[in-house]
Amino acid sequence: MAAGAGGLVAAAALLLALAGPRPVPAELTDGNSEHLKREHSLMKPYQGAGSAAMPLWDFQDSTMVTSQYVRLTPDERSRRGSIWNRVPCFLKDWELHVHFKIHGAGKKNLHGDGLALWYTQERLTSGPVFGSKDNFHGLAIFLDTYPNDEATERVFPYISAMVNNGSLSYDHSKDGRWTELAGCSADLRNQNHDTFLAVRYSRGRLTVMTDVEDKNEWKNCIDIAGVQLPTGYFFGASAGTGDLSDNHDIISMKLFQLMVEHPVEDESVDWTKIEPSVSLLKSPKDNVDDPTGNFRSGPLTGWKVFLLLLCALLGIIVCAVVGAVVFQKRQERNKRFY
Ligand SMILES: *[C@@H]1O[C@H](CO)[C@@H](O)[C@H](O)[C@H]1NC(C)=O
Ligand SMILES: [Ca+2]
Repeated sequence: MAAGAGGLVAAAALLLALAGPRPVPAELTDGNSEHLKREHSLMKPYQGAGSAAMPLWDFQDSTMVTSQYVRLTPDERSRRGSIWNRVPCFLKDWELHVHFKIHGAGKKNLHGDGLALWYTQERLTSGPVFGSKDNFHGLAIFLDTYPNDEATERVFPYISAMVNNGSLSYDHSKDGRWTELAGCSADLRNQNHDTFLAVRYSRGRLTVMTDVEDKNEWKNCIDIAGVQLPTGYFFGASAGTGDLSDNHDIISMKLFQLMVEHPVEDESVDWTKIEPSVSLLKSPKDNVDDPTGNFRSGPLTGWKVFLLLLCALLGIIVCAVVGAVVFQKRQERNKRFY
């Protein structure tokens, strides 16, 4: 009986190995330029002869473009600024590298409010969430530099991710705590060296990494699975200041296409119709080993059913053989004792 159960366990493991999702490697791209998507990227020179950036990006509110950076807000109170890519993104798997600089005269905690990176349906809509619209549709990554929630035990600046289908509102007084999917602290303000952030979205897995310590390496910040985002949304960046302020500068935003295989089932899905959402059935910790999340674990397809039956059959055969051997042994032993 024990051997039979072992056979079934082995069969189940085999089934998982054959039918289960394959893990996505954790390391990010090395910036391989052949997959750089210029139509979704913002790089120097931003304007002037031979520059492609200006027709591809819109700049709004306090945003100021210089030869060296795009300043979303100056270090002045009550400012908002944003930049938005004009071209909707139809890539299923992508990685965004953002070179940014947040700096100002404010000491200790007397600076704010921070910067947001967006992949949303809406574009060019000013609002209270780091200079952009609340109740958005899509993904936001917040680089929050000021702890509005005085009771927080978190260390700021704090990076967090939020996915919204338009129903959720960002609560500034709690630094977005109730709508946050995951986050980390990062010492990214007033640095003398370059600071970078990477956002990767692939097969339902959202990864955010930072490079803010002048070590020229990515450090993990956010890694969650089960994130559903449609294609056809827009990339953007925005920033806001209130009573407290900072310069919020974007030096570059580079979008890379990731070459990732998708299961054949994906071809029947209209990716532009996907509702932004996150599977909350698993904790982020558990999500790490399951890059596909709930979205792909649909009904069993024909070959999976076949594998399942095959494994069950194998299990039964193992049970039968073991049972027969045990029975025979016992018979022989019985013979000897008679
Ligand atoms: C939007 O999200 C909320 C909460 O996350 C959920 O209750 C609601 O059903 C969603 N709406 C749609 C249209 O999916
Ligand atoms: Ca805040």
